[in-house]
Amino acid sequence: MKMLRYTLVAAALLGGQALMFSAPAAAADKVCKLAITGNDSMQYDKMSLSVAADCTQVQLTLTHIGKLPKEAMGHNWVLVKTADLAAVANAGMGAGLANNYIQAGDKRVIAHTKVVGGGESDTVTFPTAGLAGQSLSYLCTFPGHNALMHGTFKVG
Ligand SMILES: [Cu+2]
Repeated sequence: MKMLRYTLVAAALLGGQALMFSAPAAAADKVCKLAITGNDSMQYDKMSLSVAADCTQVQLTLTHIGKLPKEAMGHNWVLVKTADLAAVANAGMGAGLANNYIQAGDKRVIAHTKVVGGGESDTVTFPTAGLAGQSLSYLCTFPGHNALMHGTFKVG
């Protein structure tokens, strides 16, 4: 009986320790929210976006504040390395609306929303790991839009 009691006490102590170790990791996870809009004039409302260096996740919401349907004036938000912007836009053009104008399996795409039309919005959440210090850009890959719809993205 005494043995069992010691075992329970040891288990309780170990459990307590495990909790103490896991708590700081959970507290260190910081989700930072960003918002951007697109309109019927083929424009984002922001030319640059950034989050602080201690953000571990970014939660970005794209809202289409226009009235036109996505078939005519759809917008998405696609994050890439700046050097990949033109190539991702070209590859996405042929992918079609059903694929959100993103080429299937395109590894150059770091994160993206779906294509939204007037009155719609979409949110994407992605980790910032490895993004700090990189030259990043976002764009809309709807055919012909990236010339006007692009901006710079910075972590830190
Ligand atoms: Cu667009």
